[in-house]
Amino acid sequence: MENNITFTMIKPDAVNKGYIGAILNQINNAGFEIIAMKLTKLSKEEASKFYQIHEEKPFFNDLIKYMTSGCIVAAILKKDNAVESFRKLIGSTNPAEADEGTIRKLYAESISANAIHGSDSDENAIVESKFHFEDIEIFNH
Ligand code: IDP
Ligand code: MG
Repeated sequence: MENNITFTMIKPDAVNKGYIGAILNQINNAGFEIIAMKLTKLSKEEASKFYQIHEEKPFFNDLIKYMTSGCIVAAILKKDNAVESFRKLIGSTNPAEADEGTIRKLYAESISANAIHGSDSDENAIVESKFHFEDIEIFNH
């Protein structure tokens, strides 16, 4: 497996505020190629499955409510060292702690409504990409 793919979602707060264009622009400027993308809305079941790892966390119910509150943009991104490079571009989970110029610093409002998702490992990047784009031939890119 090559480490050149990551998965992202522009989350409902950022979509609602009209930040899709600005965020995609940052992603392009940082050298990522968009190899799949869709505007969609998660069902409660889909969001719960996607965030299953956080099932026991106190914020889980709020997270599912938030992630199903509006449309998201789901995308697969390609770049060398994609996962790490993208986590750097989006910044810390809590926007108050995110570095200047990062997507979360610029566009997120809180630790829960934090504008964007980025995969945390190569393995999860593939799992998450397949979750949202069943038929994509990721390995051919
Ligand atoms: P990440 O998105 O930076 O990888 P995770 O720890 O994987 O952060 O958490 C997944 C998502 O759950 C976060 O992006 C955020 O929306 C939400 N979340 C994480 N920690 C908290 C918290 O302490 N309070 C409320 N929501 C949280
Ligand atoms: Mg995470």
